[in-house]
Amino acid sequence: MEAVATLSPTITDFLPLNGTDYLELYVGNARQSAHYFQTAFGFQPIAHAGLATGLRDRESYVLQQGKIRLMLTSPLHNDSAIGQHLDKHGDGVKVVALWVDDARRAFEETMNRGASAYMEPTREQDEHGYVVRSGIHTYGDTVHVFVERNDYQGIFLPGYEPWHPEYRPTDAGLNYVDHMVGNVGWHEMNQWMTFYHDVMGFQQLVSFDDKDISTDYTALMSKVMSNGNGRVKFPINEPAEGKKKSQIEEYLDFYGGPGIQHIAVATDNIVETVLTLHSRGVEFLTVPDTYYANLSERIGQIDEEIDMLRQLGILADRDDEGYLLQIFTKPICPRPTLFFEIIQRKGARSFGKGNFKALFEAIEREQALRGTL
Ligand code: TYF
Ligand code: FE
Repeated sequence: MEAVATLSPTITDFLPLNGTDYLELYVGNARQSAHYFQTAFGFQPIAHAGLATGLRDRESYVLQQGKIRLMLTSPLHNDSAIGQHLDKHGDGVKVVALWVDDARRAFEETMNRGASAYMEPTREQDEHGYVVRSGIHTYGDTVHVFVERNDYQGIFLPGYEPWHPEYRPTDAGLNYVDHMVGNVGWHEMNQWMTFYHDVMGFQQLVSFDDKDISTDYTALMSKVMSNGNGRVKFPINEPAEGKKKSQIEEYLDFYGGPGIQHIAVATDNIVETVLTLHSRGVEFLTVPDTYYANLSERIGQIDEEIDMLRQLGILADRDDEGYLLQIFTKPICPRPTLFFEIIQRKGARSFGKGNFKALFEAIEREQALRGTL
């Protein structure tokens, strides 16, 4: 069904966002994670900070593919805040950084509306210009950092040196962050909808395919919050009682609380992208062949060959505006927490409601295999 546009044009957006700036993951071994994101996902190395650049407490590697920037950070000593985060959560997304024109104003506007401060506005400068960053807390230990970089021409941020290793596997056609999903605790949905609405000026993306009904399959409730121009979309999941243990409850158990569940990255050729990722060893959830038996009835005319989608395990769904193709990786860490979604939109602005049954059954099969269902 049609996803209705969000902010009324008469309301001025107090938190204009240009998009996702970077995602920082705290990981046990940033060097090896960087290798994994290069080799498996085709991210390109761009910048590094650590002992070599004068940092004493951590190492960070920055990789980019299309507009998607990943920062991988590990601590260098015991008893650090990053180390405590790792002990509690395992590898996971710490920072969802958002690109703004004015990071001071973003901080003030959100603080005035009840945000809690993570980083006071901070100006950083080098020979390539300056950047201002500020930050606020969101669910769990996750934070949003506002990045003002319109007067910066450097490779990433002041303090980072260019990182150009010889080893450079080709990219996989990933273009931008489509959405990032957060899992929140039992009965916390409303609180976080209110946070994104009141504090960040987001609106619920109202569509008839709202997943606010928990069924036997889902055992979760999911609602989507979007910023005014639609460039930043945060679906939020809350666990629900079902016949079986909710996948969201499993996440909360292993992550030690709320956090980012999946990062959806967009491609404009999902078949090529998934062929590449498969060949690099990325593992995806699979659905039974029966999913494809009646797919063409459900989806109508599409550009892709159904048999190719079946071979690769790509799911398809249609709404009033078009269709979408999507596929989900298995968790990328030892804990069943963070995973990636690869998505290609062909007009559709929804999130794949028609795939929920098949997808959640696939997740339940994985839960059963690890004995957490
Ligand atoms: O972001 C979404 O809404 C889709 C579907 O635990 C989805 O990718 C929803 C909940 C979930 C896994 C996938
Ligand atoms: Fe998604």
